[in-house]
Amino acid sequence: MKLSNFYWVLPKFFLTFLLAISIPFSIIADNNDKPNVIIFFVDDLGWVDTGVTGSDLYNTPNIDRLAKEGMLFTDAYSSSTICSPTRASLMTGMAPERTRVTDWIDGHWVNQGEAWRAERPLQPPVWTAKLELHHHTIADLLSENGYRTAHIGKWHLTPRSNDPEIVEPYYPHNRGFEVNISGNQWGAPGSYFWDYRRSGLDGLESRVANFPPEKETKGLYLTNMKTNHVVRLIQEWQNEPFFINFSYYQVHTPIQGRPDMVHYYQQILDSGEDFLHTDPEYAAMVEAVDRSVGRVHAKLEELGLDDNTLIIFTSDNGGLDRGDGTPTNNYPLREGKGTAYEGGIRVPMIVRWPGVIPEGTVSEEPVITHDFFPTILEITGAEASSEHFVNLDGVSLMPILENPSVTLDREALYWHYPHYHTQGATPYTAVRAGDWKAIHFYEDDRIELYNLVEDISEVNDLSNEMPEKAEEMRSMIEARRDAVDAQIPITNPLYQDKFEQK
Ligand SMILES: [Ca+2]
Repeated sequence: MKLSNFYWVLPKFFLTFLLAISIPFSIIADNNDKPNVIIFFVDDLGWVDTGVTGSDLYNTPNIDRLAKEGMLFTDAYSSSTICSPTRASLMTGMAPERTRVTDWIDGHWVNQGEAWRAERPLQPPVWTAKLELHHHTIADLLSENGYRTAHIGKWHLTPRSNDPEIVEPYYPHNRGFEVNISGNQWGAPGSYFWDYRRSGLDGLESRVANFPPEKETKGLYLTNMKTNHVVRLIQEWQNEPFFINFSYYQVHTPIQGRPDMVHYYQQILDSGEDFLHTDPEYAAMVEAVDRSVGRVHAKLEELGLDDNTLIIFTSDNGGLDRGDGTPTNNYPLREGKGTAYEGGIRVPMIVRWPGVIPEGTVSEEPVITHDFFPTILEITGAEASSEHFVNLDGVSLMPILENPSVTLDREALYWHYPHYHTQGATPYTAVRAGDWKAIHFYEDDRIELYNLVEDISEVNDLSNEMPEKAEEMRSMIEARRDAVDAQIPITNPLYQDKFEQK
């Protein structure tokens, strides 16, 4: 698709699938027929990084098929603009401001030196850089309710350490997952190519620990290795209910596609046409995810399991958009991963469950990662004690899955990021309520106000034009912050010292 055609593609898609008639179905989740659940949780995949959501370059027929056979959410959000907080929210059903996992573990405030920090007027709070052990995860609950459970891929919820005694209690196999392949403290592999190492990064640290013996991995592209194991587990567990969190390292850096696919995309780009997406390595990474999704789907079909399997496909934050079109471009959304704007938090999301979710439907309801926890509990019939529900921020999407014209009884969604990120974020809290979005920036107490329906690119800040609306949204942010006792940044003493020395 050429850039000039972009605005035509989404409306055409919506119209096509909105024509599908939605029919409510009753849910049957008795003990003999519990549905399987597979989450395809892609890392850093942007809102327009699939064919069905608008890419003009990336081939994603298998992901597109999920949308044709399920429900596409146009206004789906990640719980945060970066990795670890969203992952903690997926596991707990709580928002980052409640788990206090508000930055990516190994966050920049930790990594950057004093000179970098001295440039920032605010100091982030002392946040919780791990998923604390007192939290029960969705895998805990499903395993207690008769499910086989596997985490395959990126985890990124352990404390910042290389000491096994410190990190291993936080690994997936100690957080409710029976099987853990390559989930550990790292947020990215050393390399996508076997043996997944690279020099210059803690020596030759592979950053993909806990993976199978060499005979099962040698020579394999990382995504293919993990897909092999997901397919194997489905084969093994075909007669039992299972939950697989397929947590791709793709399409996070390092940007490394398989050479054959990179060559294919390079030839297309060399044709001279004007494309929205222009990085052949990244395109090859997206296609690797798509082929993986296709292989898993084919296995479900082969075993006759696909009708009784709920599939969720989504991303943990917006696409990495450096502003020069690489490695991806989130247009028409503003900016990308690590920022307060839609490019940082709006993500692709598709849910497929034949017989329950009407085919080829679209929901425009704003939804967020922490909604999956209560949704999965309802769908699987898993029982949980009341303590698991006291602090839930997510709500079950089941009413929408049965009928896409339904709207949720929820006033607003919030994003709390009291940190700095090198991609551009300064400390902020944001809210979306209906068509409106407001961002409160802590450095100067400024509010920006956007109407997302009229201005999805967030170019017209209406805060001066509509001060009453801006204040109403500010009040919502303050009330939310108070309700969960959210941590906020403080004045940075390093910055003050620097100022006084001048
Ligand atoms: Ca991410």
